[in-house]
Amino acid sequence: MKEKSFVMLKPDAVLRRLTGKILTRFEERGLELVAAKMMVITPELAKKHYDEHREKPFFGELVEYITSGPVLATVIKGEECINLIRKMVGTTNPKEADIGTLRGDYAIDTGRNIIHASDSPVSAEREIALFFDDAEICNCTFPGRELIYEEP
Ligand code: 3AN
Repeated sequence: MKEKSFVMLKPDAVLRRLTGKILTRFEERGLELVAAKMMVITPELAKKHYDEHREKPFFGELVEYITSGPVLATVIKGEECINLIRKMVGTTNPKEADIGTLRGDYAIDTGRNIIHASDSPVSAEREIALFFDDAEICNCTFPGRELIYEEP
């Protein structure tokens, strides 16, 4: 099943000029970039996005970090891509992330871990709706899917 994940390059990734490299990793894997928006998140949107962490001690710092500069909010599509992208992203604490994952290759601190990716279909749907209108998500068919999938 082709599913959609919400993937956000955080301010550290954008300001470190890693945007191209990170998106290339997903594209080279065969995933499809179907929406992208550069924006500075308001504290209100940040709090909604990270609502599950509202009671955590790091919540204030997390909101401050994610609103501190531009993010690139994206929607990425592919077969079982939510799980696949989480594996490509690596563990929350980059010090424990495998080399070859994005956090394992490009980050050190949990509080500067460069990227967010939805952790379940329910989160993906909620997060995509928070950041994008339906009309902002491309409904196109990418050519060459038969080279990536047995059943495109
Ligand atoms: P992930 O982004 O790997 O799904 P979550 O959802 O547990 O991780 O946490 C959301 C974000 O909150 C993380 N990306 C990180 O920026 C921040 N965070 C999580 N745990 C901590 C922590 N112990 N200390 C500081 N920041 C944290």
